[in-house]
Amino acid sequence: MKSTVGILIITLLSMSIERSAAQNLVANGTFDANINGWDNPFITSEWVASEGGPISGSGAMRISTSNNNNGLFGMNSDPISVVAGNWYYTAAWFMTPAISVSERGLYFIDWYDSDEVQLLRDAVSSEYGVVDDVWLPLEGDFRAPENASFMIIRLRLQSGIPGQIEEAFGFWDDAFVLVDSIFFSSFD
Ligand SMILES: [Ca+2]
Repeated sequence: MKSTVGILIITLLSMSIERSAAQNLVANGTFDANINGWDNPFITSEWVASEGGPISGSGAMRISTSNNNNGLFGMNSDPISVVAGNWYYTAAWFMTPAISVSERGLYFIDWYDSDEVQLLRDAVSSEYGVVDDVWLPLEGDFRAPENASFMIIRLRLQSGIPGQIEEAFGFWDDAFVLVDSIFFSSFD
């Protein structure tokens, strides 16, 4: 049952993205050649050719931290312009290798007004202790709040229990933000 649901989700996800492949608002969500467009000075990040999500294939973003305090670590997108009231389909894939002490993936969608004041935070999260060495999808539909001007998507992994000395690391690929035309947009 679980795998059936998983296949269905992946199928729907692939269809959604295929239909709108040219409209990905994330400047570099497929990591074809580098990790340009993503930033976080507080962690270690690099581009790897040897890994890749199921949609775009090879090329992924590797993130790591030596601060194993059960905390979150990851990278932030450049600002993505949005229209207040519109719905946005968001998705990203992550993988936690078995030899890493990363325990789950999640991402935040932070919404800001034109003065760069944060208005709202939405989140999509996996369960804790996900299966390792498999690319897993996260997705969510969110509505840009009133007065929203841009969003930032923040890809995160959670490191293991405190006291572990191994490096926590993992991979992200296939980050998408699409205008979701299925939903009615604009405030009434
Ligand atoms: Ca890729």
